[in-house]
Amino acid sequence: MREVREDLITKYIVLKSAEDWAKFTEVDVVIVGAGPSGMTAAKYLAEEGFKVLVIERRLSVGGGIGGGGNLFHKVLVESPAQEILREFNVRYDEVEEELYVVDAAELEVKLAAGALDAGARFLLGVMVEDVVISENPLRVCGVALTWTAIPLSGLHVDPVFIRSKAVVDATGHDAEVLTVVSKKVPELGVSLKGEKSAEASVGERLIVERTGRVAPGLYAAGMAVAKLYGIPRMGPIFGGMLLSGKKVAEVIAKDIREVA
Ligand code: 48H
Repeated sequence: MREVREDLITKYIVLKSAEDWAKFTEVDVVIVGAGPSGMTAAKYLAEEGFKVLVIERRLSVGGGIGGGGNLFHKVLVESPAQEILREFNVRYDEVEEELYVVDAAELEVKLAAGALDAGARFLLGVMVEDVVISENPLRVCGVALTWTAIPLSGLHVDPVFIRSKAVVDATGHDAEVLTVVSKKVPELGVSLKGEKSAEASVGERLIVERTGRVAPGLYAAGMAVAKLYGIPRMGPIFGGMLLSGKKVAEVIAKDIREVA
């Protein structure tokens, strides 16, 4: 084996990370959250040639997928989302007509692999704590980031910024980006109704229908859409999350191209 001095390990990690971070300061789309909706959106946007950065506060991808159904290691997907499973090369078992069972571990790693292979980049252990805005006309034009460890430390540390044409809140039940915007930029008129109790089919349908632009430069996908519009939850069925990710990608691609 090649001998490696310890200082070289540090040197190349820091050099290559800094190289990436310099490129990440300006991207087309920031996706906040590496859950099912965020990673699906990342693949389709990257395939369209956009520069996409997924920011995930944990050290792992998948969001709510890995927990499966109450820690049972399977999740459900309904039609027409099996088309998306196929595009990510995820295997599924049709248990009833147009109803599919998927292995949770396979789903999370293949969504991540699909997004990466399409060209999206991921930052793990980093969280979005705020947005960047610009006036005239008022819009969201980026995010403020910090290492996840910083808020846990209790230290006062200022964030760093990323500029982007679109920011997607794909943070799940907490809708963290929309919540910040509703409090700190009231002029954008974002007001969260709160997620409703379970009614699976209604929740799945409405989340996909309402997925899209929330304010100039700001978009929502997945369970964040439920929190925003008062939509019922649906439990461990993920067709709506995948379709929501695909839809937000289409909406953003159209918006960015219209401006260009
Ligand atoms: C960086 C952040 C931040 C932040 C959070 O929860 P997710 O899996 O999100 P979705 O909407 O793609 O999928 C929801 C699904 O998993 C689910 O919970 C369902 C279907 N529930 C139904 C029900 O009835 O309960 O992923 C969100 C990701 C997570 O990995 C978070 O760690 C991450 O976002 N995240 N990352 N900065 N501020 N906040």
